Amino acid sequence: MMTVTRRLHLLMTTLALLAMSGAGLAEDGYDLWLRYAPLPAAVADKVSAQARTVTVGQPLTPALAAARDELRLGLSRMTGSSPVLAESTGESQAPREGDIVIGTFGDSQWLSALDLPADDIGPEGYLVRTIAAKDGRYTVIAGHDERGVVYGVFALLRHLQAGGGMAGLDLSDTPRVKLRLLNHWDNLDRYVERGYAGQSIWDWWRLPNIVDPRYTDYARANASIGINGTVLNNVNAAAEVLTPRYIAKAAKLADIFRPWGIQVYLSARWSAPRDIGGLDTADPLDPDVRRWWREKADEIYAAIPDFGGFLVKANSEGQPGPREYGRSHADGANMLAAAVAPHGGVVMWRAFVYSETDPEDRVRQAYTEFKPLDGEFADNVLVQVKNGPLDFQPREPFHPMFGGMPETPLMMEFQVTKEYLGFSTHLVYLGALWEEVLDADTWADGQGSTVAKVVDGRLHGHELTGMAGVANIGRDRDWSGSDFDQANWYAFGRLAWNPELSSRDIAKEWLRQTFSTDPAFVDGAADLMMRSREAVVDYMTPLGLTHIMGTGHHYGPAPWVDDLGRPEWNPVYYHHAGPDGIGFDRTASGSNAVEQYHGPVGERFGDLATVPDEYLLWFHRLPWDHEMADGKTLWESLVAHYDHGVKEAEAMREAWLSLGKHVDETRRDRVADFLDVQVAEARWWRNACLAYFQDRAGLDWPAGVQPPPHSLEHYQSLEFPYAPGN
Ligand code: BDP
Repeated sequence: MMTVTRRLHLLMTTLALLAMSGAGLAEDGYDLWLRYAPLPAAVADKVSAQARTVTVGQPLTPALAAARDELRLGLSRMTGSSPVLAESTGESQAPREGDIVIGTFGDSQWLSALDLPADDIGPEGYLVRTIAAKDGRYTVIAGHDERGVVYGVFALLRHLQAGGGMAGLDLSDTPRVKLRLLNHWDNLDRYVERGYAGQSIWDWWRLPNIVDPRYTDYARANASIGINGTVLNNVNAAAEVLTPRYIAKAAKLADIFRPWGIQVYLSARWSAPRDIGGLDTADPLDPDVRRWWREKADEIYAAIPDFGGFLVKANSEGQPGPREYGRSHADGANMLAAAVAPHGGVVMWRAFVYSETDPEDRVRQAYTEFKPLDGEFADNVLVQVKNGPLDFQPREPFHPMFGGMPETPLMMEFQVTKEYLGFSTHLVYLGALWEEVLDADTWADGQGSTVAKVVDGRLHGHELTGMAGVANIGRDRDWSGSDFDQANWYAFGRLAWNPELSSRDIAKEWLRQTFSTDPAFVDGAADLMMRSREAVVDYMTPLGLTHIMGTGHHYGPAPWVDDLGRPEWNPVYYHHAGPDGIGFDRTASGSNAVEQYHGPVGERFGDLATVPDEYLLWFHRLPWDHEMADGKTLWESLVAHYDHGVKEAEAMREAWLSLGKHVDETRRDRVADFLDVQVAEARWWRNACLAYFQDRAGLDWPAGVQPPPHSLEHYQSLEFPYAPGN
């Protein structure tokens, strides 16, 4: 039995810590998965007995101090008692029962004396071990570098939050991907392109003098999932970010992030030498232009010594680029790469290019343009390829550049913010989507050549590897605009760390830390998350349909739009629904996009007998009475998919209502309210799309199907001039 004084002490400590961390008593989502909720008393006592002191086994650097303080914060909040902090005296002194020692192998006398299996882990990897010595048991958290130590601390905290104990610890891991980056599409006026969680968290105006505590919490959250870099500004970049005034602001953020192992990168506007440099050209082969970028890089590195490098969107959707001067993407990327190379920086050159003057099928264009450049990029260039060949849709086949450019490190770009998936009000767990893509087999080097192996460099032997996630972070109190959108940020970090992790396991890990460790809740909520992805595909774009969202803002259904400036901006371009049928012929008789995939993949997609239903209308144009495997006609099947999507959204809401008892009231109700919106919008999607397709097909409703409650004209008349993120 706990004594009254002990209980009182516990209460006081908890309250003090809550006040310290800024966490309110209501679950407002600010703490993300780093809530460090109190452990059951019996567990807490055992944990704190093994966490009496935290000792940094070497001189206290900012990174080790950050790791130590995080460990203390987490342990205090979970156990109610705060470990004593100690610093190495420099002399070797044996740890005692209940110590936690943190440090890097090479620099800590204690750790180097221990003969730990350091060779089992690589750069940025960690090892968390219980050591049984004659004076008692103690814990070691170690890595080859400070990032590894920080990640080790978070691994231990994750383990404890998920219900694990301190006994017999043996946790170790090494990230498989080198650059694990968020891409913020944040403008300098704080508007976030495709942002659904409020304004940008970067207060550019007040930086560098005024520093929001959020910057540190941002870094902690990212470090906890292994993210090691962030591109601060929008790919549709303003050149001003490269002026001294803004470099100083970025430098301030870099200083805050550095202890947490996070490097700063910037999106560079190609025409900056013209825009802000006083030159009259941005030709990559012009000596003045080359000098300008070299000097600009030197200037940035003087302010940010560990600056990561540049991300570039060039000759894409109106952005300037080397093509204006008749130069290739490789000419452009290599010129910038030469400017940052002396400082160890990289260039991430985006492959998201398509042109309104090019009649080629849009999904073919990036491959057509980049494939011939394979092998021509400098060593410090990564080509950043979007998922997928079109544009972050609820479902696309994987991009054929993965597996198609063996000589070039290809960086995966996922979109964490849900531009095309219901913004922040729809619960869609993207881990499931990303896992599907990463597991896809490119057949580049025979069976088993998965996209994951291309991205982590194993398939073609690249050391320089990367994964980028377009952030879903804003100033909203809960960061991501909804409780469940935090899971997408989390899952992105975990998959960037290891692209072969299971998305269901990641979901469970996140749920335990974010809501509750109760197995009934965790299993049920993980199921809900896993089914959410197929639900959204079904109520928005089933059977391989794509890009039929509202114009510009991409909110809601608008499959009928056919009057936009560029053909491939029009939804009708992607399905051409008419009395004769629906779909895009990408087989040899059509655009032949299937030829961009390796043999077995292209054959599978191109053949009606083998193409998965998921990609049917992406690759094939078919009559409405085409017979599906289950005997339904295509029309009946399309209707059934939309209906199923709505049913799934309804079922998700029901599931949450019964799971909600495991969750605090605030978040239970908030999630429930969001699910109400999702159900209503799923019905709207279903009704609007079916009203339109039925009109185009000129067919009757299949037996037993509910016709949409409104006319097609009604759905077409809806307008949303103030939809966010546009
Ligand atoms: C599209 C977005 C647009 C982005 C573009 C990109 O609608 O806001 O600028 O992608 O990735 O999906 O460059």
